Amino acid sequence: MKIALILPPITLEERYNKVVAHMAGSLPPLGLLSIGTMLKQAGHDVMVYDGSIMSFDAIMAEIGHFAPQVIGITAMTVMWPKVKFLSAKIKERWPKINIIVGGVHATMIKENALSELPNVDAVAWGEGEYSMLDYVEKTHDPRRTQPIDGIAFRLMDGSVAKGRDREPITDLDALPIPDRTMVPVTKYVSAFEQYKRLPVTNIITARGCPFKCIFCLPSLLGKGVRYRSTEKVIEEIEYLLTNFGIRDVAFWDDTFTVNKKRVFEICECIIEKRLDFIWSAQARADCVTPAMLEMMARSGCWKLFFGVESLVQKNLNTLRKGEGVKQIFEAVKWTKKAGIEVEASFIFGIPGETFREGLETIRLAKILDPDYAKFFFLTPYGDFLKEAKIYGTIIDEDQTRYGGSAMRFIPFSMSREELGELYYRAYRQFYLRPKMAWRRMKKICDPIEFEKSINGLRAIAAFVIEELKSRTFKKRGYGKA
Ligand code: B12
Ligand code: SF4
Repeated sequence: MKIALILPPITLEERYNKVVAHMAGSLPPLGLLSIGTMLKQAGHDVMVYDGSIMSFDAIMAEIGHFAPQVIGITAMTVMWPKVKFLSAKIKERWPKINIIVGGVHATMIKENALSELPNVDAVAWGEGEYSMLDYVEKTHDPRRTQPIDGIAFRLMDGSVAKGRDREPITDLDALPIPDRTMVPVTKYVSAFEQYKRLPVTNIITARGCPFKCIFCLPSLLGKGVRYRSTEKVIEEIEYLLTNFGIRDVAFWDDTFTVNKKRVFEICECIIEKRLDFIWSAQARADCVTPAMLEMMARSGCWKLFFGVESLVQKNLNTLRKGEGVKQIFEAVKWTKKAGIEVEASFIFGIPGETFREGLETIRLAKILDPDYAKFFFLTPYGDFLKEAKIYGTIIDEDQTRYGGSAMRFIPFSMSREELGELYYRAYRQFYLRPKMAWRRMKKICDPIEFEKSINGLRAIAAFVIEELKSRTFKKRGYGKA
């Protein structure tokens, strides 16, 4: 069967906002590649169209050319309106194509998605590899009535057949290595802070996270952490290096450092095999040690991301982050000492957070002094959306309008203007420091760093213009969706 898998076309501006778009980028959609590879191995003819690097017209033209029988669309919440649009256009042109939608947002709302998507035939939740395989193999029979696990689909009489939840995939090694030939893997350029060498690409070595920060949805694809074996991870890295000349790898695991023994194992293998690449990953302050960081640096780790969120202990506790401010400072110090760059992200608008506390986070962020810092407004998704109403005002109930950098929740403890002010101040005070300029200057001879600096300057210029506009209109509530 011919199957097309699509990430809906969405520009970086639509994903984030005008300012962040200058520093943002994209990497291949690993979920779709994993599903696509499973389908290919089962003998199907599969194409992947990634709307982060393809326009709507290009995708439509490819569909016309390939003529798939089934189309699978993926979406995070921010892409949901695009799914509605794309599915309507596809059905209008090719009414016989069967459309199924999966991914993070569909997983949050499950079968209810069908009522929001009149042009879609089925919706899948949770991990999609086995669900999609089942669906494709059974879908040629229009009279099918038997539910399929992890999927809800429309029946001929208009009713819906809803399957049971699928058990999380425990043996991740049983999944094939995502086939990167389905996308132009070396053409991608990721976000500013996600690469140091090109070509760069992404890999996932585990699914899930054991922590329970209230703003996050880590258990969406199944509770607990499931790991791929070190052998399989190394096999995938070697595949990327040999076949595509990849020189930088971004580990997209929720928390790569959660299992220390495994991190040591992977690093040892990289060193032993002399694999020539550098890499970055997401970590937590309570999941790193100096010895581990040294080992990571020796194996090529150039940057770690820490979701710091706040530098006021009370607010970290509210987020159920399970970390201490002291621990964060210590982890960042160790990371820098090991020669690894640090990226940190912060959240404003935490329930109960005051303007003063926000200012304190900014002050301490400058002392913490990561190489890259990102600032966000708290975005309540899923169950936390209901809870959040007790602590503040939800600006817009429609989660699908949540851009990556939009203000959506204002805690009762501060005003909208104060919250907007924190966002502006944070970026301005953090990046417009002589220290940051000096840091960039030192790297300017490297062509990649030079390009990054130019993009950084563009972002600063866009930021200043946005702030001036915002001041002019006295609208300090930054971040239209
Ligand atoms: C890497 C990552 C990113 C990357 C790239 C995201 C991308 N374009 O794919 C970057 C850094 C750019 C990013 C940015 C953001 N992200 Co992000 N990100 C992740 C992360 C850590 C991994 C994604 C991933 O590849 N997972 C692994 C693959 C295998 O899973 P998957 O893609 O979901 O696919 C599986 C299933 O969903 C399903 N499936 C998927 N599609 C389909 C389609 C069909 C037809 C079927 C049947 C099944 C199916 O099957 C797949 C295989 O099992 C997730 C957390 C997570 N663990 O998923 C958060 C996550 C997806 N991000 C999240 C958020 C909030 C954001 C931001 C909005 C944050 C911000 N404030 O800026 C931005 C905005 C992104 C944007 N506007 O596009 C949320 C999503 C919330 C939501 N409801 O949408 C998550 C869940 C993290 C969280 N906080 O809880 N993110
Ligand atoms: S540690 Fe990170 S991935 Fe895990 S729940 Fe918290 S924010 Fe989510």
